[in-house]
Amino acid sequence: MTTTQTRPEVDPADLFQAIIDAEQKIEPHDWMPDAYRKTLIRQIAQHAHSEVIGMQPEANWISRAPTLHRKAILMAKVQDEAGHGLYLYAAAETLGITRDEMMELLHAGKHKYSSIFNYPTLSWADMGTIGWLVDGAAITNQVMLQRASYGPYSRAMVRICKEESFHQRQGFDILLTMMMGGSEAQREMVQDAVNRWWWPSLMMFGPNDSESTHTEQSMAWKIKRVSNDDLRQQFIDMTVEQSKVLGVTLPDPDLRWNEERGHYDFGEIDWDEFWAVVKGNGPMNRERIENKAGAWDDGAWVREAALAHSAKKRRVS
Ligand code: BYC
Repeated sequence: MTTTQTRPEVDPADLFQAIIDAEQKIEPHDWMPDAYRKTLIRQIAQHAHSEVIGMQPEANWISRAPTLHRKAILMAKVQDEAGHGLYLYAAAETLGITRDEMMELLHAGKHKYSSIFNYPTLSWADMGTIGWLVDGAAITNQVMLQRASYGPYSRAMVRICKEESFHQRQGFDILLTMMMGGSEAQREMVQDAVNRWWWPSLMMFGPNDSESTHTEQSMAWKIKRVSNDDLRQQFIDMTVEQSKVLGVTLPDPDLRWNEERGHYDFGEIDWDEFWAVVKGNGPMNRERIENKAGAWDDGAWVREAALAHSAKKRRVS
């Protein structure tokens, strides 16, 4: 006598959770909750847009870099940001959104990008300060994303983090050169840049945990591994020590070591400024998006030619 055995039904939601719990990766063809997919698209697209918009404030100084050596390094850094954008757009595409859709949403103001890129770059010292503080904040946030539960995102982040570390070091090196070997005017330029970029860099980590809409769920899904406030604190503790090496003053009178907490205490962030910038009213929001949308329109013929060429190649082969 033969018996027919039926495989026990596995609930895809249970399998999804089991993969997350086992610290394995969710891959594009795996079942995933709609909200997980949406959160990933939101965060990865926002991250990709930040990389690409972030090219503008730095590209502003390529033609005015003080030496050929610094120019070559800055050009390579700006190209790296384009590359990061590409890895991230490719990762987002695996979730079922097209690159054209992401661009349209960004240009229409329906997709966000990091608040930090809505501030102007006024002097060469800003290039050093962006490397030191902005890339420093970025890497503090991004190290944990290498372990994000979504495979394509986590793999893209491994490569991005390697390059961001180099970016942070080159920024610190620009500032160290100006502080140690520069004139009084150059040292003042560095201090002025640090005064302008310090608070916006702290805002990069997002709202306080009590105000953050996504952190709890994103941590449960292991997309984020550390909360906004904990990352911000980690960044401050690391950066205060580096500021002593540079000999710059961080513009916060409340910054002091708290023996009991084992961390630096710091002053209140201006959250009104943060939300104004996030909502499109920062000093450079309009210009950044106009430039980005303009570049997209100007490049339409290149995309059309490339698509026509690849279609022709497919017909021939
Ligand atoms: N700017 O619930 P929350 C770079 C929004 S590029 C604008 O905490 P989440 C570099 C947030 O989207 C650096 N918006 O959100 C490039 C949410 O609004 P929605 C970019 C912000 O996602 C070139 C709302 O506030 N890095 O490194 O859990 C040169 C509530 O927030 C910001 C990444 O994108 C902000 N700063 O946490 C140099 C890293 N903060 O979406 C350097 C990946 C928050 O509900 N992203 N909002 O409308 C992340 O890790 C997380 O998305 C965040 C926010 C930590 C940024």
